[in-house]
Amino acid sequence: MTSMLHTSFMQESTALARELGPVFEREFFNLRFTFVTGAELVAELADDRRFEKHVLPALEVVRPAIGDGLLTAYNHEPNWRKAHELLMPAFSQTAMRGYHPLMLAVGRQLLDAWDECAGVRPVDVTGSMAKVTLEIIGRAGFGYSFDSFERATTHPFVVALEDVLNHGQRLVTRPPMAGGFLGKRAAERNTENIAYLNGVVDEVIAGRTGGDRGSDLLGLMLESDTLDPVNIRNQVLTFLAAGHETTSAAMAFTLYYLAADPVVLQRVQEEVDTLADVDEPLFEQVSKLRYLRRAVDESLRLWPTAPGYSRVAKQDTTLGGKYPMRAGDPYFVLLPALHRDTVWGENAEHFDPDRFLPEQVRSRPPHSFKPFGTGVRACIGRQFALHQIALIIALIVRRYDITIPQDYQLRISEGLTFSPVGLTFQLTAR
Ligand code: MNH
Repeated sequence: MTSMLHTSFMQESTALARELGPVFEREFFNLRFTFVTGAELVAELADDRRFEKHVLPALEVVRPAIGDGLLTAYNHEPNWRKAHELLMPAFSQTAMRGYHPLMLAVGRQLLDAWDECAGVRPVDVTGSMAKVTLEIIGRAGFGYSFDSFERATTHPFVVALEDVLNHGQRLVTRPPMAGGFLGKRAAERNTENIAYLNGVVDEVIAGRTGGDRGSDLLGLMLESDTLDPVNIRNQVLTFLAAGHETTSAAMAFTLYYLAADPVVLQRVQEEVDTLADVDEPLFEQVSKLRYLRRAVDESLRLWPTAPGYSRVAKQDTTLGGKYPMRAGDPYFVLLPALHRDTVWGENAEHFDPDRFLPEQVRSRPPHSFKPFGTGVRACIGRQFALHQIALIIALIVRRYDITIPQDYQLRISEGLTFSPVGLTFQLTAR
């Protein structure tokens, strides 16, 4: 979520990786990270027989809000497997066909809002993409619109959710406030926020207990008798917490790189113009936008919007035949550093979608690109995110030429996610 923390610990660690990698330790207040940044070691950590997900402190602190939801569940909690099995089909490539029309409808709302600005005033890219992904997950997840495009200020539900996530981040990224007044006040406010979030979700659920439970994710969970009501609420909040800013920031970063390179932008526009010869791409056409998809991957390489994921050894072992690892000790895969490892060649900072041509991908070792995590606990929302990113960007570049103001310098905020700060575009209707 939008970080209020003004930290760049992960970005600094990424810069240090060339010198200190592939394994190094750094402390951040009361946290100690052991970073892994080399492709070979990350491939080893991907072995689910020897290693498993670790719920890192930054995630653990949001358990009061999302508990044993998919993202924050401990491996031993039975609800993880139950929810995973129930929800996997709802996130499959086939299921995307069902979400395509609502994604298009949200895209149309964005274009309507942006049409009023084209040629007149700049648009807030990061903020607009946040509206898009919030509307999409709200509607696909539980048939709810936050009216993001109609309201002048952010919906209170979103404010509360961001507050809760930021509160969690502050707990792990600041010296403990030792029970002082401010600490106590913040904790109380956090409890109030969580109660409010739960209340809203419970209302939505209560509105569903009639005959028609709908075909969205909430409907699916209510229909099946496998998940208890508290867990269902945890899952709804998890989709919002995990699926909203990760996706909107990825859209914003990709748009940034397209606008920054006229040659790349033109190739994407030509592809969209030929494939989607109507103004609104059909479901099948979206996955055929191969060059655009490569540009999205390349953007997720340079700025994977989730900074990393954490793994622990199930038994005492040695990593890479060299680094002794005790069972339970966490190792953090620092994604922007992995994505700049030597396997990416000399000019890893350079944005080049053709790195993701099939033959190029085959020439690199597996597991050198992991923006969605790994193994059984990898991102369940990957297809859902990629489909909407490609669709929304296709709609935008078909309609407008996009330009970044001359004095703009890419600056990145970090919290649970990386996000480009203050990115605006000038739009020209094509
Ligand atoms: Mn997502 C897990 C990145 C979009 C829901 N997601 C993960 C993990 C990464 C990740 C990395 C692994 C975390 C870990 O190992 O601790 N997710 C992303 C990125 C995007 C994204 C970069 C967009 C781009 N994620 C989404 C969307 C949703 C979603 C969209 C839902 C609608 N993600 C999840 C859930 C998990 C997860 C749920 C936890 C899955 C599990 O452990 O079973």
